[in-house]
Amino acid sequence: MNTADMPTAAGPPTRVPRRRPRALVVLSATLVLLAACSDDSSETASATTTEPAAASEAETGAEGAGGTQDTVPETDPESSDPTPPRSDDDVAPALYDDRILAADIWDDELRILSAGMGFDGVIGWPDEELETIQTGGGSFYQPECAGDPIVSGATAAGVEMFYRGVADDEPDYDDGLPVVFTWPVLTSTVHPEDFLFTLNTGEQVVPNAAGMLPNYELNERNTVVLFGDFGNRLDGDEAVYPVSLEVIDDGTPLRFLGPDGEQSGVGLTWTGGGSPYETGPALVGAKLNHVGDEAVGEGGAGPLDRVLLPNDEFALYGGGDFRIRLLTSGGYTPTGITSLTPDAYENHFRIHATADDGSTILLTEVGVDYEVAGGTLRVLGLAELGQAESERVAYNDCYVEDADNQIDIILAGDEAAARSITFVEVPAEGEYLPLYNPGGPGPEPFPDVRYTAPGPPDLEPVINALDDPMRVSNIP
Ligand SMILES: [Ca+2]
Ligand SMILES: [Ca+2]
Ligand SMILES: [Ca+2]
Ligand SMILES: [Ca+2]
Repeated sequence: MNTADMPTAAGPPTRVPRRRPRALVVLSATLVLLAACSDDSSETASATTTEPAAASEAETGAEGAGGTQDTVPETDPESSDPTPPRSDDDVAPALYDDRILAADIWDDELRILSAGMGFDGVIGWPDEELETIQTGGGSFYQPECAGDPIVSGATAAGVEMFYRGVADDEPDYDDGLPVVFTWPVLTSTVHPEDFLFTLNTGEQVVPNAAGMLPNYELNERNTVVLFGDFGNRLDGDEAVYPVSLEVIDDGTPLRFLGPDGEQSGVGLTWTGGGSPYETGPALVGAKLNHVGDEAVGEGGAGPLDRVLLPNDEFALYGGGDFRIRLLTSGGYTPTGITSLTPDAYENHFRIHATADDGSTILLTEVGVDYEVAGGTLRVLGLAELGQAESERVAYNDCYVEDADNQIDIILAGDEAAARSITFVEVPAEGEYLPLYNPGGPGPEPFPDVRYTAPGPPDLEPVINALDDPMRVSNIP
């Protein structure tokens, strides 16, 4: 974006000590934690050699991109050397290897579920200084539980490590935009040039970068995150944002895996959207499955897995009986930079089910047996966030979650009762807290910065996948 679009503010607030923050958010934790993991090359190298062959092969990709091999792209943000040319092979191979394992399909038909701009200008910071974050319109928060502040955004170096494509300017101040599909993508085909946006100004835009973080697990991979110059955070007539998307043939056309095999995405279109500073992220899917005997398709990139996972229902609740996987149009966290925690169901969500007499029962509390048609249902809590609570992991402002656009609600109860579930609601008002994408304000927003809007109240019908699990796999 044009830096003239960016809001400006006077010096740093006096309530926070001036220090060098580490960028702990965006797609959030993920970029920086991966970078942090890769800093410790001796540990990651030895971990690789002691693991089974199959896992090592997969992980070598991500670790190589993270900094342990000779093919590493330039990642020092303060280096004056020009970034050397790089190929797709230089970028985190484990994320672009076409693996898909028990990934949900959200419709029989291949469609784009959402492709609205997420947030403006906080991707590609030239550095992580407080002034840079503030004048660039980011958010900053120093939790009591951590030595380092949490900030929004990502450095250019972090983006180049894990996303394909390159920045068009230095510094870049790119916008973020998740494209959510009904089917998982064969990730080797993902490039910025697959996407052509039309803005409300009539201008056409191709993204600068494209990638699979944070929706990277083998049972996910239906959301491509794009960075580029899609719009701004201005108001009224000055607001700029995309209004349509077409998937085009870049020579390596996007391919997806559906119930009957592979299908090209070329020609898919999407229209809609608006400014994310007017309306925040919303539910685009909710899917009910049996939990089964084990978690399948978790993880997919070694260093990241070790920090964030396991985050499945077995690790958190010993399994449970049913999972409702929520799919959203963008990141979905309490403030934009602090994490959603597994114990936060009652703050944000309620499930609708039908009673014997046809009336609606609202499942508002965790740990309560609700009588519905067919038996009882009990909410155990949220999953698909980060690791389970332990001596080392607390459900507080320092909790680290994957910050993607999928959240699971785990239930126990009777199968006939599960079949009476109708909707998941995000009330987002009254006693219920709204949810924000990574452009959100954080707990202590800078007063002169305009942040993305909270998500609206939402009611999403639940897809019943108890009989047909509606999942696909591709292991190359
Ligand atoms: Ca492509
Ligand atoms: Ca995930
Ligand atoms: Ca997971
Ligand atoms: Ca998640």
